[in-house]
Amino acid sequence: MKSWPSPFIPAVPGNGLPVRVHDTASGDLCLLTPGPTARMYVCGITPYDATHMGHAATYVTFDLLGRALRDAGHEVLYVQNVTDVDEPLLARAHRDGVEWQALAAAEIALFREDMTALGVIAPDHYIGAVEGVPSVVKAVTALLAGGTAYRVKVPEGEGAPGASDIYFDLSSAPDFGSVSSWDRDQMMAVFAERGGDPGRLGKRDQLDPLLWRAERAGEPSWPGGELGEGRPGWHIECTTIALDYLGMTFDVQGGGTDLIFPHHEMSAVQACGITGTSPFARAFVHQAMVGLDGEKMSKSRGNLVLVSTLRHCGVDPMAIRLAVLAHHYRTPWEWDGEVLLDAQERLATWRAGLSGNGGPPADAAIARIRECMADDLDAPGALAAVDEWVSQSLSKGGTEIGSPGVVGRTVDALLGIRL
Ligand code: 5CA
Ligand code: ZN
Repeated sequence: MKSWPSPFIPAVPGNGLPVRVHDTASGDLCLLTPGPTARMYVCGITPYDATHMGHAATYVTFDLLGRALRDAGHEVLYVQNVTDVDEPLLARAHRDGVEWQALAAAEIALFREDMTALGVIAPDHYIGAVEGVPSVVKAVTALLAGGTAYRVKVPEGEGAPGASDIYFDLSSAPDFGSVSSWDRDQMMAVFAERGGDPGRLGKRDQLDPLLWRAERAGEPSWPGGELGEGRPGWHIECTTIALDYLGMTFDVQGGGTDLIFPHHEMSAVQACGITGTSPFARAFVHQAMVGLDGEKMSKSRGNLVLVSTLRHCGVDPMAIRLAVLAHHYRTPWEWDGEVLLDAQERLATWRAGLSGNGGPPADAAIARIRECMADDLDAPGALAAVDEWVSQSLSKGGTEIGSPGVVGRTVDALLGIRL
């Protein structure tokens, strides 16, 4: 699938530091030691509504991680999916009386525009669930043959005669629980609201995830060989795309904290089942939820502040990005008018402070920005370092010719803020 144009990343003098991030699986900070190429998979959108500030926070956070890894001297191989066929997309298309393909195409196009405006580096492989169907068929067929997946008959009248859905057998998976470390009660409490079907009769365990859904009347389907006509379950989409484009034990699996369970738990355990090895990823990194009026911002609730609405109202996308950067990715935060006003004010101040030919020395500021970003993506700390340099520049000026240019390039390369 077509992604979007990546921004130019200016060179920063000197060398970046090795990067540490918080790994949900170990509950600890994890030093990333990827070798020449860091491999990162970030869960992409389900395109049934427009990019909101929660999505923006997630994709900007992983963009910052990619920039920190590049600064530390690594190449970054970045893969993102698009869940371009799934229940919520089909339901929204049905509700609005539009074709699901047209809805997905329109929302993906808007997402591309939003990511371009926010200066997010594009993934190297941007893969739709629909494109990934043949790979899912191969993987599920192998799991079935190996006895780690099983069939559950489709109730009479719902599908073709004799058709069955296919589930992953969690009892075959010793790694289950290793991503979230949640107990069963915690898992059961959210499973249904996050796309699971604990009440489905015939499942061996209520938590077993759906791998392949047999064709139902009025639903899209693809040939599944011996699986029969159908479509992929949600988690297996990310399992197979990550395995195909990154391979097992890649460096970072990313997304919002709402994906810790079941999505990242199930994607990982299925990958272990398919490959017979573990772990799926070395670090599982999660963006805290962005809220609005006391609730998680979400398409299903409809309490949204859209990136595109802000842009169409004339808000500078760099102010939107700065609003995200003002919050540490592991701290939940709420969108409100104040957050945006603060970001707009900071952007204007930075532009003023960086507009001269000379300024205070740049070295300490650059070192501090690098230190903050390598230390679990401390973007607020990096903003404070720039604030400090800008304040010196505005109050005292400075004689170091070229330093505003160098600080500006650092802000661009490491924080993705174009001034
Ligand atoms: N397509 C799946 C992932 S495979 C999905 O969760 N799509 S989504 O459109 O619902 O969300 C896209 C990304 O934004 C996910 O990584 C999700 O965790 C993140 N996200 C969704 N809502 C928020 C929010 N309120 N705050 C922060 N991140 C969010
Ligand atoms: Zn995913």
